[in-house]
Amino acid sequence: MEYKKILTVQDISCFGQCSLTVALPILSAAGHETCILPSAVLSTHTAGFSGYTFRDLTDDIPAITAHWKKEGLFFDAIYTGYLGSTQQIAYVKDMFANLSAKGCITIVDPAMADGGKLYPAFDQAFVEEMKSLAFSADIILPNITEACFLTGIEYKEKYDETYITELIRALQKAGAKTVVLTGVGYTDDTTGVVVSDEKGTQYYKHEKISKGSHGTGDVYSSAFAGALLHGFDTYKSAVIAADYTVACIKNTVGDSSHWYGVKFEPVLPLYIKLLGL
Ligand code: PXL
Repeated sequence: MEYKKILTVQDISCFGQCSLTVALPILSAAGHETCILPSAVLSTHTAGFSGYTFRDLTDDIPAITAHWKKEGLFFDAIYTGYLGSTQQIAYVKDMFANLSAKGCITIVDPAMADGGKLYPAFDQAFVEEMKSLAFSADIILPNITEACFLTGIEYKEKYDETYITELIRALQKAGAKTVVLTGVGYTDDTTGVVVSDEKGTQYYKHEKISKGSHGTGDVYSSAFAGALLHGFDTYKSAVIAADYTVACIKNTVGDSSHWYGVKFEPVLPLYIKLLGL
């Protein structure tokens, strides 16, 4: 197996099973050398906790990336998640341009919104900057809310296939290359993922266990990036990530004290098996 080097840029939420505390173990389990650039350090994530601390690391980024450039460090993939500020998005664009190894795949999870709303830390200026990053990436993994913010299309809780097609077309018209649209369900007990690129559009439908588990977007994107870098095509990577995420939710759903994230760690052996490792 080829040993790939991936850089992931997202926050450290010290408690809460999301962003880097999820991405690092999942990408490592997939067998990749996983390099991190923390965008911010928070005591907890921002979805459901109040009074969290937030240390913005924006000002540290230029020196870190300058050092990497000086050392000649390049990455086979760069995968971004929750970013701490609008300025950071510009820095990530610079990383895409200057820290990519030959054939580098850029993956952007525009982690900024869910359930029709932006996360508390973000505003329209952040959305505008995120558009330019997302539309320059090889692959984006928005949920429906994020796709709406990226396109200006109105968010709908109830929708049909025509609406989803319209969202994907609008993303592609704006410049998106491969779109992996998550959380798309047409019935009450199913959800799924739509994968669309220049070759066509495919839908993977799966069980919906409960509504709105925190951190599952990060589990999904990390598992997707891990599978893709392992050599699976986009659709198969989307399927592996979905099957793993569903198993993580199933492993958590009976425990009401564990509302803030999913117990993804005990299910890593399944992910490794799905990857055929
Ligand atoms: O899971 C996305 C995420 C990542 N990081 C932080 C968050 C959230 C979602 O709310 O608050 C800090």
